[in-house]
Amino acid sequence: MASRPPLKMVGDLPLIAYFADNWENVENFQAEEGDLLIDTYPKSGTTWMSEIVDLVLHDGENKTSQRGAIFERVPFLEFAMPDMPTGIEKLNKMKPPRLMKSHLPVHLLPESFWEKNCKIIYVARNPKDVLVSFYHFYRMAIIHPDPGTFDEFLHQFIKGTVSYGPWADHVKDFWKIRHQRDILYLFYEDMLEDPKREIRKVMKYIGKDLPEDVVEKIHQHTTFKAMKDNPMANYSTIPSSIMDQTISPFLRKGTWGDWMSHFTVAQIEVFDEFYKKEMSDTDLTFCF
Ligand code: PPS
Repeated sequence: MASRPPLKMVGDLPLIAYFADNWENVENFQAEEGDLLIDTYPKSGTTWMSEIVDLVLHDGENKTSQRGAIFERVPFLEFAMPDMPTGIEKLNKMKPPRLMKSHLPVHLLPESFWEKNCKIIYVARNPKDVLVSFYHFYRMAIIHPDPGTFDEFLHQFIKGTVSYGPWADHVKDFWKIRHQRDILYLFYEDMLEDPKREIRKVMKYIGKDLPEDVVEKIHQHTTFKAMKDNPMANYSTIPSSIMDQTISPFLRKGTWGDWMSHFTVAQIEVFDEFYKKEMSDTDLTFCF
């Protein structure tokens, strides 16, 4: 298996090479009525939301959530790597309704999601913390090209040449269609501020009415510490030759504002300029 292959374009989107090579299967994926999709720009809280939704669907039963690693319970739609089952292969073996995750932008999601009116939970996170998290993820996961220095990665992120392309288009495009497509649009920072409130929003959206003690249980099972200690949630079952958690753990900091310990004053200036320009045509705002 080639280590750190360069990204490949799928239409206008730079993508992990192995994912791009499997694109035809992704494009033709048949979503079914009732399938539930968690979509995010990378490093915005996908794994956290996946664990929450899986628990909500199973009435907060921890035992059920221990039935397999998070990437088995919630397959990653566009995932592909040599000698591993693809996300599509996993999904095709599951009986609908299925829970799955993706990082694809609105315009590249397989048509079937729209045709079948599938519910979508979208999670967004402030881009400075996304960038920091993404940088460390690039360092530890050899599926990505070498990120270079933090400064080099920051400029790639601003240019939209990192995997999954421009952050701003991703978050704005889902924001624009959230009402017309019945999308639950949530924020990572809100999940940190009041996790139980956000769990309740998820429950309401998917039509699950669970008692408060179960909500509390779900919250306890999905704290950063609980997930970091849980081999079924912390990606520790992935070989270190693919994800080297000694370089950077998958569950790294789990907080907001870590960007402050990474950005120089000059980088803040460049990034704020980028943010102002990109977000001038939307009422979507982020908490830094
Ligand atoms: S991925 O690879 O794109 O699917 O990554 P994703 O899961 O979207 O994002 C990873 C970041 O989410 C943090 N995380 C959490 N934060 C708080 N609480 C919980 N329970 C939690 N679970 C995951 C994870 O630590 C990554 O953020 P950073 O800033 O790198 O710590």
